Amino acid sequence: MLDQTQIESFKSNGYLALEDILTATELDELRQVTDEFVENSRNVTANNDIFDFEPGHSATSPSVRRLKHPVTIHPVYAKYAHHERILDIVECLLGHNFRYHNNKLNMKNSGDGSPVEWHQDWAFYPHTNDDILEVGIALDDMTEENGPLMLVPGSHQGKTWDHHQDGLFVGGITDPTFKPDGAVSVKVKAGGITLHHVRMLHGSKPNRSDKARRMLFIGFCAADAWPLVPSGDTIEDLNGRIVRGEPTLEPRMKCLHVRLSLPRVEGSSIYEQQEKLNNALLSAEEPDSAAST
Ligand SMILES: O=C(O)CCC(=O)C(=O)O
Repeated sequence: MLDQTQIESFKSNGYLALEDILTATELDELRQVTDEFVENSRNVTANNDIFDFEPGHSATSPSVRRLKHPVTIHPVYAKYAHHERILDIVECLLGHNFRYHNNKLNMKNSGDGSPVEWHQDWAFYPHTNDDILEVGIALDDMTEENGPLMLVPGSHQGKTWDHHQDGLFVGGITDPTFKPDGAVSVKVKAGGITLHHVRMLHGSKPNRSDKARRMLFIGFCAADAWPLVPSGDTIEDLNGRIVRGEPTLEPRMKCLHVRLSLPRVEGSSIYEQQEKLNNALLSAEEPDSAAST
């Protein structure tokens, strides 16, 4: 549960960081399953439906940068789309009726974990309203050194930035005038969680430290927020992901700026899409050049 101060803080700043949400047993289990996936990736040479690899990945030195749909590939990850403590927190922010949607496990491996360039999730999946947020579950301590999540407090109330370049959606902000003024990095210990609003400006630097930074991200959206970009989901898929309350056939509309994330550059993950981005601001940055929180 959240108290009123935390709820107000999320409304005005667009994010929260909460410590000690998982038990030590839950954390161990998550880490163990994740290690098993990395071990099994030795037999896989190229990105597929499960893995997205760092450029240097090999059988002798496996380097996974993302598990693409953890909730559907292993029951241990699936538990976190239904985790009562997390759902209680999400309910304080989205109301009684909501479903989970996208999910991924981003592993920023020690030494050279890939950056994620500045973007807004809203640019990827606009809906009929923006009661949508992303929960990030920390498998490792997220510190200033290992490529923490960075975001611009309050930016969820601002504009939707252009993520298109040469007519294609490239998954990052392309406007050369964009500056992440006021950016902060979010630090949370392993077992803690972050929450950020769907219109929040965010990204993260490479991990050049010797400590991994793995985060399991699960998105949740109000049951009456309906996707505007076709995803291939059927009504049964959408309703099957309702984790609190009831489905509805009556979308709630909010007047917000939307630019559809179409057509897209080739590549099914944000890393692949952002490889084409000319306006890459975070790739070259050193770890400690933002204020922290
Ligand atoms: O892993 C990160 O630091 C950022 C995650 C993110 O924003 C994304 O994958 O869309």
